[in-house]
Amino acid sequence: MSSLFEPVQAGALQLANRIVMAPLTRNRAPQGIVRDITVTYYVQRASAGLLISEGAAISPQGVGYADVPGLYESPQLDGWRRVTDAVHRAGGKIVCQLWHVGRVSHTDLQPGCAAPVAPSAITAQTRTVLIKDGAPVFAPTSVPRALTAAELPGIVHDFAAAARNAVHAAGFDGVEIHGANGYLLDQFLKTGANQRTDDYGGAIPNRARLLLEVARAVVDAVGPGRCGVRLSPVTPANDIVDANPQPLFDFVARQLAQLDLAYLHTVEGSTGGPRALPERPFDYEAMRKAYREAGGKGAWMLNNGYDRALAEAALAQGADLISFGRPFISNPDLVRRLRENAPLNPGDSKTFYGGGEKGYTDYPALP
Ligand code: 8OZ
Repeated sequence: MSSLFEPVQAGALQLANRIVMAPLTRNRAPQGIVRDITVTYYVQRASAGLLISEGAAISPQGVGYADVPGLYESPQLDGWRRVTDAVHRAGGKIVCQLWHVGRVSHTDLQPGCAAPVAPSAITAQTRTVLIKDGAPVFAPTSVPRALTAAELPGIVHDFAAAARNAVHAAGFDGVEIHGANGYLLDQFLKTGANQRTDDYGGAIPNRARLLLEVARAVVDAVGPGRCGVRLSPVTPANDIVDANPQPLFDFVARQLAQLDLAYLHTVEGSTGGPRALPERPFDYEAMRKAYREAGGKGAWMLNNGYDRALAEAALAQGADLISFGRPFISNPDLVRRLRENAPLNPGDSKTFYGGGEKGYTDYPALP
């Protein structure tokens, strides 16, 4: 009987338990550089079997929100090195989430105030976060321009370079490719954002091509068993939709099974919202079977709205790891609280994005 509190192997990563801190955007990295408070924040949470960092931009073009960290300049990597060293001293493991937002950006955040890039020139009906006078301000995303096919090898290159930086310069144990929540790779996957007529649009293998090229390049860059992939088959986050997600994600899972991944990380339902959407049915069990039947050996990680009972039920049904997002914001000692069935601190959504220590490093652990 697998338990949340028992060790598990995820590819090359030996994890002390099955509780994972999900990636959480916190907007506290001015100039893309994490500061001392971010070292404290991750160390406080290092009893998780695995920490997944907040999304880190792979390139200036990949930035979609104010004050998110980057992975492409040496001061950014030096900042991350202080985080990974401290987490390792505390006995934890940490991977870095590789993020390109695609069309979910704003001209104010793009190099030269250029238009954000996307598979097709279709604006996402969503908002991004700018910071004005230290306070988060929501702004509608800008009209994107379609990437040319000639630019796509550069995107693959940027993911691989950022992955190499994360592991070889910044000291992360591995990386997670952000293929979820309506960002660039999810935009390519799904019909609502991808209306291309070249080899990267249309049929499922075409829409999956960029994600799979990125995954192959990143696995090559970091070595076997050190790359995870995050997917969200039906989330409406950031105005994303696919006409027929089941065959799309069964295909993606079978293709990813051929790579030596650490794990596959799936968001069930609406990210940060309902776990099931009546208007967007999806069989996650079928996707897991597709992955296993195709020989996939990575750990199977699930996310969204879990508590201890639901997590244990998911492990009993074949999941290997469960990631917790918001509960980790307000409970640095979430592992202990789950183990002891202790009450959880409530989180304050006003301090999720931007600001300093308040709502970041000041949530109390149990005495
Ligand atoms: C909330 C606010 C900003 C970004 C995601 C990276 O949804 C995010 C994100 C979430 O994956």
